Amino acid sequence: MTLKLTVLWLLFVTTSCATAADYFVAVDGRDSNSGTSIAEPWRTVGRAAQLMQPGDTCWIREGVYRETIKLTRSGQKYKPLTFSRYKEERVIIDGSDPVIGPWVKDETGIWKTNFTSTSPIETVFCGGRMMTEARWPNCSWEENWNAEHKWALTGNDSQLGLIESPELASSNLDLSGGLLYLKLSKGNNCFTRPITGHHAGSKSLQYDKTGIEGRAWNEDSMPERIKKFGFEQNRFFVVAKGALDAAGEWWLDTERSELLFIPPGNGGDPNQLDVTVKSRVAGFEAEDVSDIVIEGIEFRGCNLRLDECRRSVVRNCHFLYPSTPRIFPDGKTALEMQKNLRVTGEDNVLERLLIEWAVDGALEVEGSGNVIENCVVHDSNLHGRHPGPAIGVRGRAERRREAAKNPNVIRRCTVYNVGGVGIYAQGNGPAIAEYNHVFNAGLYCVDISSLYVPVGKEMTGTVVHHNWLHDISGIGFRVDIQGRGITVHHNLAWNVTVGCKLQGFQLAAYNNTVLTHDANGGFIVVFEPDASPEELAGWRVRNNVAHAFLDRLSLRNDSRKSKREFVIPLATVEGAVDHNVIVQAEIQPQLFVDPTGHDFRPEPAGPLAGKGVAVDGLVTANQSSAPSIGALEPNSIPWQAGADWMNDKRPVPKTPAEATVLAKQLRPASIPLIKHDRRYEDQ
Ligand SMILES: [Ca+2]
Repeated sequence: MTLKLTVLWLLFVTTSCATAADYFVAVDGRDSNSGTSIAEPWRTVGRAAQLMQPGDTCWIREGVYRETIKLTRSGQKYKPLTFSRYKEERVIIDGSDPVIGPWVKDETGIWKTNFTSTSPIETVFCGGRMMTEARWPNCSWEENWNAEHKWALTGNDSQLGLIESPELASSNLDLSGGLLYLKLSKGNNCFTRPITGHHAGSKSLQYDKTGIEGRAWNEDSMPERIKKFGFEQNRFFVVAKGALDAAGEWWLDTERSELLFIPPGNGGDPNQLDVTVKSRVAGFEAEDVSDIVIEGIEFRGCNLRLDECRRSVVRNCHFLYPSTPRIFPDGKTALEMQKNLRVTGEDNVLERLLIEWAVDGALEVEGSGNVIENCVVHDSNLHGRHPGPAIGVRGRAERRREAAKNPNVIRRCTVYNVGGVGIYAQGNGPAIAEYNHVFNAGLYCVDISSLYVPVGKEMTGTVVHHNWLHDISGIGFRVDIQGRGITVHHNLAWNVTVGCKLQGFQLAAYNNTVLTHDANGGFIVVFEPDASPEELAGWRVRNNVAHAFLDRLSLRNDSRKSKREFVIPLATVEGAVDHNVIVQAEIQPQLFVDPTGHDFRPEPAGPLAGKGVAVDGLVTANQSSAPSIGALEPNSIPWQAGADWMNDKRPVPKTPAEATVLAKQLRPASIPLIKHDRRYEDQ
């Protein structure tokens, strides 16, 4: 063979090898198989991950896989490494391991088995459902949003480090050796602290108050409020061995190396049940790889951690109990312990994910150019820890400066039943939040927004538009602290405590409709006290409709505090603050087609339809005529927000009216919205 021919032959061989290969994995496979045919599958997905080349696909057959698949190899642009379920088969990656048993029942009806663990375990599952660590008051996860079931209230004479509770005494349980979950004062944090003293029949329970004082004082309330109102009527629950008395409860006795369990429902023999213990954080994990596709997989009791990855796609996946943190020492440490479903890097896409029952925040994305689209996230932040968002994005500029211009996008997601914030956008670099549907948020925190930009200073270019935000125990949408260059437009907020709060130097708010539970909470603008006249002139508030437009002072050391009222009506400034309509001045039926039926389209002959002013760069639905005031145009089909599907085959709400009905159905608590104790609030 001549040299030239050899080169050609080598080229041929190389290109042939580079064609995409299919690999197979099955629960009855073996890692010593070839893996290259459906008849000779591997046993583990990890085996495939070690060998795959760009363009290759790993087909996973039906069954439960208990492994953390480490991705160390990258695909290439347009030639990803793909991990997919095979056809429509049901593939589950499970983060828990079976309890071997045998289980033995003691005379009190509690089942026990030997279980050696040097540290506490996070949680126990039975038949794939999360069980409850032995607790008082009794409350299953299904009842989580029923505040009366979930929490007890601290009684008279409670103080920092001591709970006094007659209810506790009458329970006659010995809760020593347990853990306290406590929401103090304003109640935005959930602190977990060891119980240091209690005995059966006692109404007094001592707990380790270390580290609470500073946090509660600084973040949760003003000191003078705590002095004034004390520690009564705060919420708490306890987990302890002595509280093991209800179906579905478990307790790990590390001293005796015993796992104790009362099976759910009407009992049953755990030797015959699928009882497992949380063992792994992640189903897939990767660092610094690119072009991975993960598709059609169910994650149970585990999540996915892609760190510093690029152009990866996670699509059509289902996460049940993705993270189950047990301890909430304080805000900062809780962030490290929560182990959310997390993707960092650039240009990753998370599409059509169902994320259910994350104990703290559900999904966390950091970097730039990442897209979260058409996802449904529900029942997260179960104990109410601020912010604990269902979906959080953090823009990041420092890594690749030019990339920071690419916003992280949250688009057409449906988020509901959240203890704290629904959607949270922070960091350096812009975010786009568009056509999202958030409802039943803020269920266990006081000071929250369903869509929140906490520090707007470095978020120039951020746009929040066309979101449905309703049935919120808090603010509809909020831009906080020194917002600059942020636009909010065509958002529709209803059944919220406060419509919106916008704080900063130069913000633009166009065509928002914000309707509150009562007429006191409206559309609040906070001008930064140190803003220059030019910066103040940079504000635009136009074409909005709300119960009230208010100019509220910034809380932060404003010298004007002594000179004017804290809140005054927002003055009209032609060219900057104009063409806004106050609902109280106009009668609702004249404004909207059917306000009680939640049809917020402008009444064609009323003061909204066609009465707005055109805004540069904004396209309205009704281009032939002048834009209307508010988020909707008359006589047109209203825009819809949220995912184009719902979990559990529920119908997708197509109108605000349908969305309102759905919010009531899906809020399992008997009370309409949680009534917060607002004594400790400072604003
Ligand atoms: Ca119990």
